[in-house]
Amino acid sequence: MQENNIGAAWRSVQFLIAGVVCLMGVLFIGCPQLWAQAYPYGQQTLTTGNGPDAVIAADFNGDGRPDLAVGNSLDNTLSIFLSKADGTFTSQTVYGTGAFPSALAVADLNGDGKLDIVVVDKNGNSVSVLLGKGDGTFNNRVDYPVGNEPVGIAVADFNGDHKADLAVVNQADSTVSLLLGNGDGTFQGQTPVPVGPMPTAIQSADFNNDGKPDLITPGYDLNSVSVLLGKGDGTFTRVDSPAGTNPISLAVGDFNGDGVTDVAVSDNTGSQGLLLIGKGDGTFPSSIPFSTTAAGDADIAVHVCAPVTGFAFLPEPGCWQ
Ligand SMILES: [Ca+2]
Ligand SMILES: [Ca+2]
Ligand SMILES: [Ca+2]
Ligand SMILES: [Ca+2]
Repeated sequence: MQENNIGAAWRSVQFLIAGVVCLMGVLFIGCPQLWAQAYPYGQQTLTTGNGPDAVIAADFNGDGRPDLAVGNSLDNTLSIFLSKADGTFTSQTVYGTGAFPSALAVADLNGDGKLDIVVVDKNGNSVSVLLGKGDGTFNNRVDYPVGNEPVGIAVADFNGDHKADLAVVNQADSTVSLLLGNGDGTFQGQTPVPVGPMPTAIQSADFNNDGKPDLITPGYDLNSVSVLLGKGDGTFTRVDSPAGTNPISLAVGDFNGDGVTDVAVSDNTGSQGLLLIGKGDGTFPSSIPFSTTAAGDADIAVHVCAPVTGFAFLPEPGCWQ
């Protein structure tokens, strides 16, 4: 997958606009087309930095209302918008990030009960950790090196010490960087773990029901997904499975209700995706195609309207978004 930066940036801007619209819809009424009917506050345009390329919602100040964090890839900043009681948002508060922030994660990294933010710096080959103060403001960033061209992140306790760890997927060198947490918001140096070629996303889930968090990445260039089964000590066993054509993003969940985690992947070749049915050992021996509404390398949000049984997967109209 070759692309120039300008094209990629513009596509990211386009996607972010759609993403923000969807996010606002999810936050307030469920879907954008119903916004005018159900959202009582009208539309609010939020002014971000240049190249808003990633967005995430969480309650950063503990008032029960979800706030927004936006990574601005073209000016290397993070915008924080706090939700107000009237349903609108404050203007942005801006923090510096590494080069080309392209993905975000929110978790309590130092165990103080206040949410912190990790920014994935695609062109900086780093992640930036901003510890939250609990009032919607953040400490200045601390950067940690990762692999080449990081594009996604998952947060879980991979070595069982009850301290949050980071797993960062690096697109250009086909690795996952594991950064073990010290429990105080700082992290140890990265350990690279190889995955399938051209990984474009990452998710954490327990695919073999052993209670230990695992990881999954789509391997764009090998039409596969790589599952890293966690051993619980910060090391992994890799299992690859076929995953359609050029899988580029994914969502995890138990989509058929059998207690085993499945994964939905979208591809970059047409308006379709693939539901991979988990066996419970990190493999996906069967799959079910589904249609999507748009081609291209958009992320996917999976909404399952009703449980399905066995392999008789019959999504209701509009269930897949
Ligand atoms: Ca809030
Ligand atoms: Ca914290
Ligand atoms: Ca840990
Ligand atoms: Ca597991």
